[in-house]
Amino acid sequence: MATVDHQENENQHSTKEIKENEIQRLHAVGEGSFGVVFKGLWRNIPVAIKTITRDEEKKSFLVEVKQLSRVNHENIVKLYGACTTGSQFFLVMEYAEGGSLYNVLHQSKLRYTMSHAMSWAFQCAKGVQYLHAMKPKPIIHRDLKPPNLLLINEGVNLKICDFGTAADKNTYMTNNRGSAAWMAPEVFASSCYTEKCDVYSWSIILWEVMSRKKPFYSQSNTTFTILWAVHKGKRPPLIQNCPECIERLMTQCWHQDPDKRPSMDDVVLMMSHICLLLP
Ligand code: ACK
Repeated sequence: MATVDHQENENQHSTKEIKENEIQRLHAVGEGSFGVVFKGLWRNIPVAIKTITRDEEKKSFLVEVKQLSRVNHENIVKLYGACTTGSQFFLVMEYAEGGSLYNVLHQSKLRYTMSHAMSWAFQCAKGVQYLHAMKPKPIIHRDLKPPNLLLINEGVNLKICDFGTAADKNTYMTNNRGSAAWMAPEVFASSCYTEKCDVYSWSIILWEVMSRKKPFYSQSNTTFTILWAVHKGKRPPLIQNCPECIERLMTQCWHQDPDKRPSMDDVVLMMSHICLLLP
């Protein structure tokens, strides 16, 4: 199957340096995998400003700046620049007024249709496909989940954010910082990540937008019990009345054996067919 390569040029890596006095912080909007995110203004446009609060977060911060400055895609949050020299590190990115997909799914009463759900899953897949096709080095996000998917244009457009744990291909992540419910079984077993762990996380997101339930949610579940159950082959329950083509794609993507999961290119192709078929 044809894949789309995204050759980087040197200019894509340069991050604009933004000084503290160029931004105006308004209020905090939440906390990511590291750091606090504020709404603010930069050159009179609304922006999200992500700061770090502890010294240990510097590494994740620099990973995020590095990876975000490599990318340019409509389904990935846009980085305007960063302050990496002053006493206070921060990065400045486009502001997503719709907040996270997690909020829409689980914290709001907003009604949405199956075509919205499919469109969010499709857009997320296209963003990840782009990351995996990066040259010379693919990017593996490693922490795909609804809190890291932002919505703009009244919930129509979706953008992937939070690249603090994103890494180049096949690196080992010793402290398993991803989030248990979306984490592929091989990650728990070996800490070895390939693109297929993003495919797994994507399947859980697909389940979540279709069921509007939190995966593996129960009072008694802990990070460890979820990781162990998934490692032993447990998956979220199949959804009643879910179209068969979606169920098939979901279960292929959460296959225990990463080699048996489709690639993100395949997922995008299948989703484009499914979106055409559904009413
Ligand atoms: O669900 P939220 O309101 O949307 O809370 C989380 C929190 O910060 C931690 O990620 C919000 N957030 C992150 N990046 C942005 C952004 N670029 N624009 C708007 N909100 C953001 C996210």
